[in-house]
Amino acid sequence: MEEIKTCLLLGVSDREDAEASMAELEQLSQTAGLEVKGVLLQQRTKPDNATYIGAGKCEEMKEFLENHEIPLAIANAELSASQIRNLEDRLDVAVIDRTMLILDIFAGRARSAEGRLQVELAQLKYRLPRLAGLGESLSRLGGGIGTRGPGETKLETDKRHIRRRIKALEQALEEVKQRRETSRRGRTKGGKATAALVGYTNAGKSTLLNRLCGSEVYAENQLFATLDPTVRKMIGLKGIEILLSDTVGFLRDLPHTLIDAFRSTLEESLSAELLLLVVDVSDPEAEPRLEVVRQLLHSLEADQKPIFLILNKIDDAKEEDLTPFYALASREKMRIFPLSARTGEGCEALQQGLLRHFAGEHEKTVLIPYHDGETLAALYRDRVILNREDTEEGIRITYCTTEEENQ
Ligand SMILES: Nc1nc2c(ncn2[C@@H]2O[C@H](COP(=O)(O)OP(=O)(O)OP(=O)(O)O)[C@@H](O)[C@H]2O)c(=O)[nH]1
Ligand SMILES: [Mg+2]
Repeated sequence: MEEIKTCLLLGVSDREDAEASMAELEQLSQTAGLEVKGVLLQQRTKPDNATYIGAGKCEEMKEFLENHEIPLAIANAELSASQIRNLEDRLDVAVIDRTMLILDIFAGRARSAEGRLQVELAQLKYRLPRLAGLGESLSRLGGGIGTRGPGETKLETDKRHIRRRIKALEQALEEVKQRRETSRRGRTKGGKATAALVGYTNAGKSTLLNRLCGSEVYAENQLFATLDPTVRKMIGLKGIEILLSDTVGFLRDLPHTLIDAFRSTLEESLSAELLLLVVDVSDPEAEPRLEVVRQLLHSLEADQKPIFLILNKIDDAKEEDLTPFYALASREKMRIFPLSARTGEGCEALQQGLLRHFAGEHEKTVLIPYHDGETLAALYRDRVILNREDTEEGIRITYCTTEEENQ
């Protein structure tokens, strides 16, 4: 069977963000290695119960698909088993939906053992209630898009077997989770400072991690470049170590089966003391996308922590692109850092901000007589020094401290 390389995108919506959502589906398709040959966005409040797009449009699209020899249609929604089946009958090509496409991308990206288990679990949970519709669709697809899985490569269409496999995967994941928790307890005993990068996919989280930690984590202009959580050490002044973690990016309407499957790794990342919420301010969709991320954080109960709002890609943005985020940051009491992870501009301010966050938000100024070299040495050893001024009476040092010390 020939590999599927081209596709047609189908959408039904009369919402304001419909076009942006179709553009995102196009990006997803490209990420999956498909060339988009056509896009149909039907203006309707509700999709057709039987065929998603209306009957008339089905006729039209069938002809289009045939004329251009396109073997695949992708619907910008989660379809039911019967919608998939009916649409395939009408269009006479394979049909997958947005969730299957995203699951497919994840399947191609998962590297760690845990990531692979998680993706397979999400895929099977998605397939189980749709087997009736998918059976034929999956065989049309052969081994291509929508059918890839990190687990058993054989296409599984037997319900009983899938249920057994889901159980086994859940058990395996639970064991991985327990092991991870034991090792995390070991790590946190040392009392290290932790921060986590979060944000929409492609916001620049991995690039920022690399910039701050001098590491080389895979960063690419594609959706879901990062799947597996990564932790790197950022070493600041005075040897303060901050463990910075990077994780999978968020997306509008991220499939529930995926969120559930990734919950434990997401929760681990989000258990950091501080969140660095990265926004791509060069993206015209930056505001609604930030909203998606904030809602997901809320549903994962991680929105009560201190948050630094990182306005990334300022090298590619206009001054006015930043304005709405300043308003938000002051409303929500988030500290804000405009920067470019690519050029490095503004990154030093973030490093300072991180240090001060963990070394103590408050500052204290002391005057040390010149003869008291011991105190001076101790301060330099144990504290983050913000300012030093050599005066006639002695050395005036301003350093970071925690609130309690000031009282
Ligand atoms: N112009 C510009 N591009 C940037 C900047 N930071 C990152 N990028 C680019 O944005 C794209 C995505 O960067 P990544 O670091 O992979 O983004 P991510 O948030 O980790 O994405 P996922 O892992 O896919 O969720 C890459 O092409 C980067 O080179 C920046 O400051 N300015
Ligand atoms: Mg990444």
